[in-house]
Amino acid sequence: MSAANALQRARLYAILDLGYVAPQRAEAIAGDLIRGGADLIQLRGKKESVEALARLAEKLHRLTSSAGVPLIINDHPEIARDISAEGLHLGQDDLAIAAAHEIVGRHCWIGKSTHSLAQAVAAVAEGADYIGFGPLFATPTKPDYAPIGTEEIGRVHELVSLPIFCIGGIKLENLRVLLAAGAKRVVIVSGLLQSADIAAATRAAKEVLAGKSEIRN
Ligand code: 3NM
Repeated sequence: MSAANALQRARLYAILDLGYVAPQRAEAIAGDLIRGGADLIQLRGKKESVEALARLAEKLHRLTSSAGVPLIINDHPEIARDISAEGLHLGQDDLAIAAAHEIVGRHCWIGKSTHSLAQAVAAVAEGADYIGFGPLFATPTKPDYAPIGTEEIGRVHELVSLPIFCIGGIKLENLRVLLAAGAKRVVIVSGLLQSADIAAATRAAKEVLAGKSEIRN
């Protein structure tokens, strides 16, 4: 599968957030996410040093590469460059996409967090390869952002033809509501990382997203 196809086909994007996972458990948890069928994995560590993140990113990339799962680095273009990650994710307050491409210096997807329809449209103009759209629901993983609800999911899919990953407070229990509202792809963080069985939770979410299973709740 070509790289562009892998992004286009991705339905479930998991984030290995070091706010939930101790760095020494990150490889094992990445293994669970891979076994469960996560299509993309992001490494996110808001409190770790760049050096510590870079060391962990390198180990994780060995694992994800051998499983054929793209690894996306949050916030740090230098790490994405140095470990040859498949992608980089940037927030609204991070450097511009063109500047990040210059640092990485080779093909690398760049995704952008967007929190409104206007930001979603602007991210397309800026050259994003995919966007996150949220937070849809209130979430302790990103506590300072007001939830935007599900009403604009349909509209963002009309306005933006890039892959759109809905994010924020998404759990197995509300996936069906999101799909009914027009979501096609999601990012789930705590909803996977706080499960008793991370691989099973990932698999269950993947099946719902693929339309293979109904959630009973
Ligand atoms: N970005 P959970 S919401 C990392 O809206 C992140 O851009 C968001 O975590 C955005 O699945 C979010 O635990 C947190 O709610 C998602």
